[in-house]
Amino acid sequence: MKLYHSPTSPYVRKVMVVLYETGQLEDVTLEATSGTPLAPAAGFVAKNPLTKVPALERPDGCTLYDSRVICRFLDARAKAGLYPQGARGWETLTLEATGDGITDAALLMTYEARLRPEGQRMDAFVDAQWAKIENACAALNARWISHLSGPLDTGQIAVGCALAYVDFRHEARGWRNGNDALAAWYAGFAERESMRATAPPA
Ligand SMILES: N[C@@H](CCC(=O)N[C@@H](CS)C(=O)NCC(=O)O)C(=O)O
Repeated sequence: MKLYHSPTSPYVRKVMVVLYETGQLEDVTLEATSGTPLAPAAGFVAKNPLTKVPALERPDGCTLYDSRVICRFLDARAKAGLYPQGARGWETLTLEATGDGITDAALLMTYEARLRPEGQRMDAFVDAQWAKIENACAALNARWISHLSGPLDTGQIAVGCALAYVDFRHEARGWRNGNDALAAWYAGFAERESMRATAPPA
């Protein structure tokens, strides 16, 4: 299989962590694919019409895209149990959506700063995205530590990759303030071999 990859993408990182954690790394080759909404990678539209990484090309089926779809496919392929059944399964999906929502908001902040010309940038929009991140971190800190501390699942992986991305691009805003339990959980999660091996280049 071929994974359309970028070393700084938090969504790609989710997939890479799942590959590490499920022992499937050797089943994929990485295809460097760098693009932005304003300058998509050449030819990539034929693989993913949305021109977003990650995408996973398979020899025996359609090219999969969106990190959630790819993670789910890889989990099923390895029978790894990263999407538990029953009540914990619904929690896991909600946690995964929360992590991805943090990443979505943080990426919009990044794009606003990097892609929009100075003078057209909108501080209120950036602050509104940050408010989503603050609210999500507060909710994770107050209500999700028990789940986060349980057996590994894709909810934890999404949150771990999201917080890492917030550190990578927006560390100065201080998501840890008032979120001691979440900060302590993340410090431990970031030490996993799969997380260390997939850190973006400095
Ligand atoms: N929901 C998608 C989001 C993927 C995404 O936005 N990837 C970014 C890189 S971090 C991208 O390729 N952006 C290019 C674009 O938006 O055109 C997922 O989970 O895979």
